[in-house]
Amino acid sequence: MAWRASTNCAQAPTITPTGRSALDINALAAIIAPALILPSLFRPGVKKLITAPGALLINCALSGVELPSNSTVPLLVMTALPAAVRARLPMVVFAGESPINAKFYNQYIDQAPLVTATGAHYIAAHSVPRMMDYVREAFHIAKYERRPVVLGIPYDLQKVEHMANQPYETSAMYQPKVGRTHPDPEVVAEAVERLAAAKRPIILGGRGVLGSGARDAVIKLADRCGALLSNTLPARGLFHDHPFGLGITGSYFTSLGREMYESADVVLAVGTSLSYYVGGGHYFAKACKIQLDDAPRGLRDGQKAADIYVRSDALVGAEAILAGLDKTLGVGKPTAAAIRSKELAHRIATEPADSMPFDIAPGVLDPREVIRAIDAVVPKDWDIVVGGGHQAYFNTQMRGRPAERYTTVREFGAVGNGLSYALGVAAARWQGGEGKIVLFEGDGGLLFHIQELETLKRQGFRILICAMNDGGYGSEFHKLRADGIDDSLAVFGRPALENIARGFGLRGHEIRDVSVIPKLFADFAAQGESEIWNIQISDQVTAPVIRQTIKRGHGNM
Ligand SMILES: Cc1ncc(C[n+]2csc(CCOP(=O)(O)OP(=O)(O)O)c2C)c(N)n1
Ligand SMILES: [Mg+2]
Repeated sequence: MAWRASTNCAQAPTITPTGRSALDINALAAIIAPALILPSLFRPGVKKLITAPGALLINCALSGVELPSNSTVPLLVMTALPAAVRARLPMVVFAGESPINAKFYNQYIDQAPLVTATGAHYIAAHSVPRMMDYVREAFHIAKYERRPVVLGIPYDLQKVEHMANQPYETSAMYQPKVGRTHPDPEVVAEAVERLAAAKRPIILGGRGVLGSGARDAVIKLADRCGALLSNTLPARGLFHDHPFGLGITGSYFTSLGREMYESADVVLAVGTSLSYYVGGGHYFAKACKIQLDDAPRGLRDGQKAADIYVRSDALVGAEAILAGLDKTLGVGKPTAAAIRSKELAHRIATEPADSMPFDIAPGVLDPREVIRAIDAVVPKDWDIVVGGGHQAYFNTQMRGRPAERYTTVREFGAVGNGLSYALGVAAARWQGGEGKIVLFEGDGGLLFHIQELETLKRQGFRILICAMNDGGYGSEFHKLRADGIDDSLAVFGRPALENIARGFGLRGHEIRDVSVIPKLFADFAAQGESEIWNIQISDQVTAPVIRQTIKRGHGNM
């Protein structure tokens, strides 16, 4: 069966049989993927999941586009769903349930507790007359609460063609149109006072800046009050084209970013929840922290988020502070800020993110050098998609790439989903064999769902998969080594990923020399098939984030 859903809600979802057999579909990993490029749009992605012989089967669809996907076990949902919950991705999963009228069904399983344990919402759609209400409710909750909803429909009920409660009224008809949240003038005045007096202010932007279309207003505010700019990891690239953009704040700091934050006196955080990884002020202890967000919580990930809270939509709030500065100081009159300088702009433009030296064995590469070489040849309008593990740090330091072309979901910290994320981006971009997508994934994470290469081949998407191959679970063996524990169980060798790609009918190359990258990329871009680069990197180079984790102990801030 197929389920067509329209995320623009112009059409009614309909359920029609297609005759596709369970064996034809195989796969879930793509489950989370199409929702990923949506956060900035705050529209739900649509996924389809059917219980069927031998596996939980998942299809994913976006805006009426359907993707047959590959088979998998429920376990995978158990990492994709909590990741979507924590990342607040609006998403509807269409899930089959065993037939409600059957006396016996071999694969009966109570899905609801599995789903709700992840924090996702479960709707057991067991009443045929209410079927369309369930569908509307699923979309309503996904959008309103920005979390995944699993809609469980028994297999036999899926075959019922006519629903009583037609015509369908979309969830959009019930979405309250309340406009943007405006801030309290008193707290705005407090923020204005702090910013006017700040000598070393920094403005930190998160996904909320993208969501409310506040980027230009935030830049204007930073220029007005002489602040530096920076962003959270999910909003990587938000201020990539600004001369005072410091890049990522928190555990993925550049060394210069960390240095500048250490002396900051005011940090204005806009459109970010200020999660554990931004550090709760751990990295900028001296600063007065002002959080401008539509849902500030105070206590976030076990830490105090800020000192002053401005509850507001990012755009309206930034404009209000800007107007407040002009009113307090006089139009165009400078604040006390003295953090911007020509020298600093030069350092931002030229200093490498991390220049810690390492001994690199012959035949393997420094991942930082690999990323620089790839960054130099991949056009800036290509999507960069990133999986997990230790390798995920290095590519975040690519330059001149906008946040809208960067996709990662690091919430919940599950490795192995990178290929699924890239498939989702490919499906959403709908560029087929002309896809402009580069995936960075660890060798271990890639092997978790290597079967998705078959989905990739069958769908005809073009993705360049850069496997950052350090011969094992780097994130694990670096910590084991630091603790003086035998790392051998985390080192599994360097499988010939390029040959695995060829086995699936895709292209593959091993890379042990960065000088081949320009030619290899030109060849890749001139044809229409996906390709794996099995990039042999050193297992000695550690990212600053893992050096920091090792120093303070995992889970301690
Ligand atoms: C689903 C899941 N399984 C296991 C882990 C534990 N884990 C964290 S990082 C990591 C290593 C990943 O290896 P790879 O993809 O090669 O990336 P690397 O760290 O080597 O760069 C593992 C196994 C996890 N976070 N999530
Ligand atoms: Mg690895």
